[in-house]
Amino acid sequence: MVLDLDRCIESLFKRQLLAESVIKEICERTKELLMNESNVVHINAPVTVVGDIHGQFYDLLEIFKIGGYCPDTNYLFLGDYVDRGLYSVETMSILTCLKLRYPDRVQLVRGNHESRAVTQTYGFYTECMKKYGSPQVWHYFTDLFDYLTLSVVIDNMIFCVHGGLSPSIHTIDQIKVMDRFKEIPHEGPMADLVWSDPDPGREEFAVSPRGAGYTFGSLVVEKFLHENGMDHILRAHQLCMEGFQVLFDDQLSTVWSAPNYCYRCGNLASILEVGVDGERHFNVFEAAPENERPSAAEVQRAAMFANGIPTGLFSGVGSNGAMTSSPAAGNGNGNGASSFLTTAGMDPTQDAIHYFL
Ligand SMILES: [Mn+2]
Repeated sequence: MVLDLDRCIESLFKRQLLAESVIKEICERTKELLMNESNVVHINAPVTVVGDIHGQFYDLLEIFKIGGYCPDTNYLFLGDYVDRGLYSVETMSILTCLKLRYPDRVQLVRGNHESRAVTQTYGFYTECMKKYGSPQVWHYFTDLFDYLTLSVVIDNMIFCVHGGLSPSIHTIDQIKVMDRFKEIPHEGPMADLVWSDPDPGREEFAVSPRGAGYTFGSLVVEKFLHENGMDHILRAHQLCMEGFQVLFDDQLSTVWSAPNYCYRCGNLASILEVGVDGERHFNVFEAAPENERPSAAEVQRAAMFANGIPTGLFSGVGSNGAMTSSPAAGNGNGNGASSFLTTAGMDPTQDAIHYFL
């Protein structure tokens, strides 16, 4: 098949969907490319780092406007491309095309939502069905997810990952030898990298209220950085009202790139520009202008997914998919569908959303 990537990218920028057969081809080729990437991809600054996007395609277009277009700007995306927003298909399509077109200038790290289980609950599966009338596109993209790398190191100084650290990973070399080509497991080191969160109130690891991964404190961060000769941990995964958060005496930062998350949280977003001298600059931005935003009716449909309204496909959803918990609803044991059902009935404005991103 002759594939004109520049034309694909151009139509996506014009908000036109790609044909199913084109997505199949693009995913096949991108898998072959990703297969050869390490679980820890080493890159150099300058690079612009993007946190969670969650299908907010219009805000992604805004990011390119602010941060620059490919290949003039190098991009590192930290995962959670899909679910919750209304345009996961467009978001994944354009990111996949850009990766394939500029493989050394675009890096895509896997987030906890790049998973079959989670996307059946939080919107991506339903969106694919609605836009293509069959689950094929969902299959192509979720098969591709299994090939995404788990982490990136910038200039041998900054360790980048979607979620955070794991009690079973002490060195970056340990990540390099993991078998990542599979669905994200419910537990273990691979799950921890995409699910864990820092906890500034602690020193060590503790059970996570999300029901997957761990929380980790200041001593864990210090030890990991020291043992691996790094300066900083850079991650996404948690909503920050100001668009970013810096913790542990500037040893860890969170970058969040979905402004007005779920079209109702009222938060800012940011992208992080890492300069050649290792300098870090957060470029903060608001939601895309009014006339480029989805309609009220579309937003209402999106609200359905905000708290994980079921799509009728419980079978594939394990403890990750359930994401048990808001503190109110969850028992923290990762107990699949039952706690999931509890969250489904919750007040959609409740900030429990913070806990099961
Ligand atoms: Mn996440």
